[in-house]
Amino acid sequence: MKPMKITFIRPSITGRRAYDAMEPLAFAILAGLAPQDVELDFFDERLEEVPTDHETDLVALTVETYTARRAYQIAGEFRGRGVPVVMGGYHVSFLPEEALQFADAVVINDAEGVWEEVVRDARDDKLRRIYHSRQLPALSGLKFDRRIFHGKSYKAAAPVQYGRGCKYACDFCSIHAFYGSSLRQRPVGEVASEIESLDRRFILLVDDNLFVDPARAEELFHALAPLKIKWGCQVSIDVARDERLLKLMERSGCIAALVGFESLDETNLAQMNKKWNLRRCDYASAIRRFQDRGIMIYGSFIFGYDHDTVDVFERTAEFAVGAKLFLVNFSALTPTPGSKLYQRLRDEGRLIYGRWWLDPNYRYGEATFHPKLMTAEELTEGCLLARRYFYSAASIIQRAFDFSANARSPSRLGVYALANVISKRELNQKLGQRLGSETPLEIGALATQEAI
Ligand code: B12
Ligand code: SF4
Repeated sequence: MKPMKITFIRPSITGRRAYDAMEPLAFAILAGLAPQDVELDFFDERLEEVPTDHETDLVALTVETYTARRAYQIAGEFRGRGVPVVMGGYHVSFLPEEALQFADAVVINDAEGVWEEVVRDARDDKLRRIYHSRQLPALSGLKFDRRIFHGKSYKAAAPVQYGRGCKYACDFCSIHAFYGSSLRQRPVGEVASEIESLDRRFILLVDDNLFVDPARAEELFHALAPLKIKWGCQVSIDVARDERLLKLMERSGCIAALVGFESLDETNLAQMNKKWNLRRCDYASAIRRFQDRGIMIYGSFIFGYDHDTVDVFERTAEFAVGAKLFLVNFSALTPTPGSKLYQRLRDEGRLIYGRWWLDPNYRYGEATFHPKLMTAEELTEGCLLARRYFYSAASIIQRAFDFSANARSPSRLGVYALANVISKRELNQKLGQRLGSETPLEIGALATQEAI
C-alpha cells in the first residue's frame, strides 16, 4: 500500500517572500504527532513558492487573520484538483464557518488530541467538517519534530514555546479569546532539553506573556542560565517591578524583550483593559530598568483608540526614540475576529469593511474602522509617519547610543543594527500591499457580512 502523504503549508500574507520568517512551530507539533508511516512535506511561502500541483493526499494549512485570504486561495488550487484541505490556527478557530467555505475540514483550538483523528479520518476518506479540541491538553511530553524545517533558510533565532495563554485580557488581543483564562506551561526541564538539542545560539521564547507569575518565571530563568544562550521574549511590563527577576533574566541570557506599551494615554489604556500597564511604574522608568540589565526593548504601540487625536503619532514616536527603544511596532488598531474590540466596533457601526481580511480593497497597514477623534486616513497616514521617523537613519543612530543595552558590546550593536534594517525592510515591503496574491478568490456573500 502506498504511504499516505501530507503537505503542510504556511502561507505568506501577500503571497511573496518575507524577511522575518521563523520556523512555524505548529507544524513541528503536527509532525511530532503524525504516525510514523505518513510521509510529510512542508512548504513555507515566505521562503519559497508553493507548488500547487504537488502530489499529495492531504493539505494542512495554518491560518492567521492576516494570512486567511492567501490560505483560502492556496486551498482553492488544491481542492480544484480534488485534494482535501484541512485548516487550523487562530483565524479559523474563531471563524470556522467562514473557513469551511474554502476547506474540507477545520480544527478548532489546539491540535493536540484531535490531529491524530484528522489523519486517521483523512486516510479512511471520512474527514469530518469540524474537529474541536474542547479540552485544553496539558503541555507535558510535547514532541516538536523539526526535521521538516531542514534545508530552509530561517532566521537565526529559533522559536521555542514555554507556555500558552496570558493572565491579562486586553480587548484587542486574540490570546485571551483563544485560550480564555487558562495558563499552561511545559515542564521547564523539557524546555531546557529542547533548547539544548537545538544547538542554536539565539532563542525566541514565543509565549505571548512570559511573565505568568514570579515563581514560574524564576524556575524558567534558573533552568536557562546554564545553557549559555541568548534569548528574547514577549513580556508584560509588570516584570520590571521585580529587580530580582530582572537580574535573573539578565543572568540567564535575555537580551531583548517585546513589551506592549500600546498607549501613553491612561484613558486609552483603561478602554483596552490595560490600565495595569501604568500601575506603580511609569514607562520611562520601566524601560530604564530593563536597559540597565542589558535588555533591549522592542516597544509595541497601537494608535486609534478613542482618546487619540492627531498629535499622538509625533508624541509617541518622540517618546520611543528618546527612550532609545531597540525596535517598535506602531500599528493602527486593527479589530481581529474573536476579540472584544471587534464586537464593540461592529456594534457601534464603525467597521469600514465587513471582513477586512478578505476584502480585495484592504491594504496592509490601513485603518479598518472609523476612529473617534481623527479620520481613518489620518490614522493610516499617522502610523506611516511615526514608523518613518522611528526607522530613519538619524533615529537608528541616536538610539544606538545606549551603552547599557543597544550598544552594550560590539556584537550587541551588530544585532541592534541588523534587526533595525530587517524590520524597516519588512515593513516597507508589506505596507500598502493587498492581502493574498493575484489569484482570484470568490468570497460571495462574505464580502458584505460582518463576522459574528
Ligand atoms: C512568534 C510570532 C510571530 C513571529 C513569526 C512567527 C513565525 N513562525 O514565523 C513574527 C514576530 C515575525 C510575527 C509576525 C506577525 N504576527 Co505573530 N505571533 C507570533 C506568536 C507570538 C507565536 C507563534 C507560535 O510559534 N506559536 C506556537 C504554536 C505552537 O501555536 P499555534 O501556531 O497557535 O499552533 C497551535 C494551534 O493554533 C493549532 N494550529 C495552528 N495551525 C494549525 C494548522 C493545522 C492544520 C492544525 C490541525 C492545527 C493548527 O495547533 C498548534 C498546536 O496546538 C503568536 C502568538 C501565539 N501564541 O501563537 C503571534 C500571533 C500569531 N501573531 C499575530 C500577528 C497579528 C502577527 C502580525 C500580523 C503582526 C503585524 N501586524 O505585522 C505579523 C505577521 C504574521 C504573518 N502571518 O506573517 C497574531 C495573530 C492574530 C490572529 N487573529 O490571527 C498572534 C496570535 C499574536 C496576538 N497576540 O494576537 N509573529
Ligand atoms: S498582555 Fe499581551 S498577550 Fe496578554 S492579553 Fe494583553 S496584549 Fe494579549
